[in-house]
Amino acid sequence: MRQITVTEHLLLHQKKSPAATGTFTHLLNDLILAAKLINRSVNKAGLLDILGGTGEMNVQGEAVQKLDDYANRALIHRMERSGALCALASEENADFIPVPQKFTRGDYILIFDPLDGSSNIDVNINVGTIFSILRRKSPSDQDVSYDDILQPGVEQVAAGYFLYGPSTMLVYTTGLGVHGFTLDPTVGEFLLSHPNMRIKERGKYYSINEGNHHYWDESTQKAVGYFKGKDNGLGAPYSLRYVGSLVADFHRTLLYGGIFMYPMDYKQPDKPRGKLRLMCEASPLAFVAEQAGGAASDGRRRILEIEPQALHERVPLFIGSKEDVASAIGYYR
Ligand code: P6P
Repeated sequence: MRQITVTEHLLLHQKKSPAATGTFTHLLNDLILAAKLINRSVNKAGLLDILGGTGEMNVQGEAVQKLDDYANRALIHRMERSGALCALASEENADFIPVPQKFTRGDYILIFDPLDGSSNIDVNINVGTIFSILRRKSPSDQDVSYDDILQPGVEQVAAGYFLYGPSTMLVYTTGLGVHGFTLDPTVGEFLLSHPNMRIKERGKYYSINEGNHHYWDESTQKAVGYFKGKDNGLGAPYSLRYVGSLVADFHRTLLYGGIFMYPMDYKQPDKPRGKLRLMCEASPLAFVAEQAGGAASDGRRRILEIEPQALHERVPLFIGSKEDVASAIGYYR
């Protein structure tokens, strides 16, 4: 395959997209630079003694790992200088971050999970960066407010993720299909490796933390039982695959088909609505899933139509092959 860079792909294939402006291309290339810095540290984590926690807790009440602290700082530092953003919002920060006046500002808003799956860093399991790009709603000369930030997923201009693993990948959509790029470390470029990614109508894998079985409601236990059941009418029980790193589990689901589920559970009464975050995890991955022909639901609503009430709002997530998601959410009606 001819070597196509992200910039070339945006110019060639995304020119119809409202996102394919020079500013957006510049934004995505700055995001790529930040990801390369993160990738370098992730690859050397064991050697640079930046494994392990910092001893602090983040806004989610989770122990902050050194690498995800580094990733968060690298993204904020790079992206607030991109000239394309008016604000950023990170899974690691309680509030959104307006781009300081001293920097050139644009009309885009970047929402991100800097290093998803960070609890797996110490055991060398894939981790990733998930990003969502919105356009502000208020005039450029006004201060950014939560009205600009709390937009439903259908308003996303672009979304995607970086996956740091055996190879480092970028998968993104601007609303014109899903495209995968693989980092060629010899030249330091992400090159098109998976054009027009499509997810099967139905797969053979279900992905969920079965250890939460006793904390699920009856609908969830029935939905999971359907995929693993002998008489599910699907020819055979599905195989269970669960990495425990959302980006890795989602990427496999995108490539092989099937369903990833993180339903609501009653393990921690103070988190009654599931573990995953709407704005920096579920919504961007739902945009990718739908653009690849899949689906994403919270069990009752299309993820992309949920109006966020808070920046760190959590939702149950059923995402993957369209028919598998439909089968699962049928148990919640
Ligand atoms: P559990 C990682 O900490 C994460 O946020 C996601 O990447 C992953 O899907 C989920 O949590 C795993 O959660 O409860 O199965 O360990």
